[in-house]
Amino acid sequence: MKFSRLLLLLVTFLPVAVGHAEPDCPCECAAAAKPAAAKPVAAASEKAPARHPLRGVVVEVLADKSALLVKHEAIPGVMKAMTMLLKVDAAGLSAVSKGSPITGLLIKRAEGWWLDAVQLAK
Ligand SMILES: [Cu+2]
Repeated sequence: MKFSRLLLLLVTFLPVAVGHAEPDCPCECAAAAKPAAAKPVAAASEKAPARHPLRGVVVEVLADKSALLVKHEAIPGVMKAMTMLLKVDAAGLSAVSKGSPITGLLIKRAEGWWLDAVQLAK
């Protein structure tokens, strides 16, 4: 009896735990996970995309891709700490260099993750 209750608990909470272990993110770590954004997407796409404050360090500047490889801190409710590629505009690209501590606003667009308002962190 006790064992079956334990099993029931596991079956009930395991999918939740697994689902939160890999938030919706484009990195290799979550490439296998199916896009977990099937529910509020319709509502979210009607308004401006959410902008999540991000803090991190530039690992590499990829000017040819208009992107930065950024090692960022965890963004609660969005993604765990990781190193990932973020698209930036020309201003963002020229504002930083390899090794720069930065802040910015993480935005999910149709074409991928963007970092807006890129600044050198104080
Ligand atoms: Cu990330």
